[in-house]
Amino acid sequence: MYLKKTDIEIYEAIKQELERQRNCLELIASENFPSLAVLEAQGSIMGNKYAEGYPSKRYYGGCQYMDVVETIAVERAKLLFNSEHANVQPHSGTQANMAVYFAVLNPQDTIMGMHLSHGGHLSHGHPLSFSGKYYKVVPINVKKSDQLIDYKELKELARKHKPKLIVAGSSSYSRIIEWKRFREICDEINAYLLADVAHYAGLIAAGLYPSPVPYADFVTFTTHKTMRGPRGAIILCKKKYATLIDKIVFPGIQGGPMMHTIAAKAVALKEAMSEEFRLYQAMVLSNARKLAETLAKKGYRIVCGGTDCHMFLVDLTPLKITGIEAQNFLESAGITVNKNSIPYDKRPPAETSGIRIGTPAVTSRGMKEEEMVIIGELIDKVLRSKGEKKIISYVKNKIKTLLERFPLYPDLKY
Ligand code: DSN
Repeated sequence: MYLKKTDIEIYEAIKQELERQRNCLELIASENFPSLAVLEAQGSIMGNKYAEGYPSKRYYGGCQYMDVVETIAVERAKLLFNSEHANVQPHSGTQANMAVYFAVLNPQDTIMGMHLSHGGHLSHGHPLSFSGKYYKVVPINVKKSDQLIDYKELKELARKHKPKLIVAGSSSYSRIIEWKRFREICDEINAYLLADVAHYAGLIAAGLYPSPVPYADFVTFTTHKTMRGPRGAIILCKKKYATLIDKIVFPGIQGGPMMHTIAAKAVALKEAMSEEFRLYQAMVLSNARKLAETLAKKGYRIVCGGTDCHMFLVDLTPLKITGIEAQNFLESAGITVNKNSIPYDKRPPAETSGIRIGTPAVTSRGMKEEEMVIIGELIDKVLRSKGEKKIISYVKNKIKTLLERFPLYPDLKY
């Protein structure tokens, strides 16, 4: 309405991005389509206000409505995840993890986290991340045989290296993470347990994936993946760490909180308490299983043999194509996925031997298992054709017809 008049370049880019989101099949496991209510809160005037500090303890005047919003967000997060404390200010998942590290670690302390190519995240100790530069990192691996977390090796490594903190959590591990086993290992060596459930949070909120809250000292998650909220993150922790975490988030590593985002987090948390959200998450899970099963029937190897969550990895080695080739072929057919390393990948991260597929976004558009079978068959056609123009154009048409049945943001006018 206003942007079109004042800044046509940005207006056009947003308009085109909306069209791209509407006309592409979004299978990136970490992306989703939040409700218009979440977007409305996120684009609101709440972002105009500086509110450094916490409710009733702000550094600037005029924060009464900031207090209302942040208190609601905190209480909803505590209730939804049955947690003793919540900090809703972290700007991102990496900053949430940074806050936990800074709260309990000193530079050069030892941590353990899943290796990036075994499902971990950059902020779990990758050498290019602050987490790999500030701390000594002992990577957690999955087994070669079944790609499941090697708890036996984990225990042995933990006993040997005595990390001060273990990060359990993943960006591509499709099976259940056994939080209790992590806790037992941490107890034995007196280490902190941080569960990073950025990917699984929505399923956890819906009771469809085990919650780490009873076991972990700290739980971090982003709010924009399965949680279907705004971009940002939340830290949950036991009451005894509440002051420590709050002080590290602000003033430790952040300045003014993004109050518009906190308002949108509160809206998403309320949505996550509904029966509709639980049914949505159940559909995300059934859709991921159906899509993995369809591809497995076509002869693809699903890493870990299947999925217990919203995502899975496909090993493309037998097809003799790389992850980046598959990503590009699929993108030209209107299907968006990301290349992803698979455990013990022989190819470099810029190429990879796998792709990661997730169902949160397509499920938000209303798709069900029936559509997952169609999608699996179309993905197979594209990959086997190795980019053949006729096949790509055939699949592109099929995807277009499929997407027309599931309109995205029909009320959003641009
Ligand atoms: N980039 C996110 C993902 O795709 O999983 C993690 O931060």
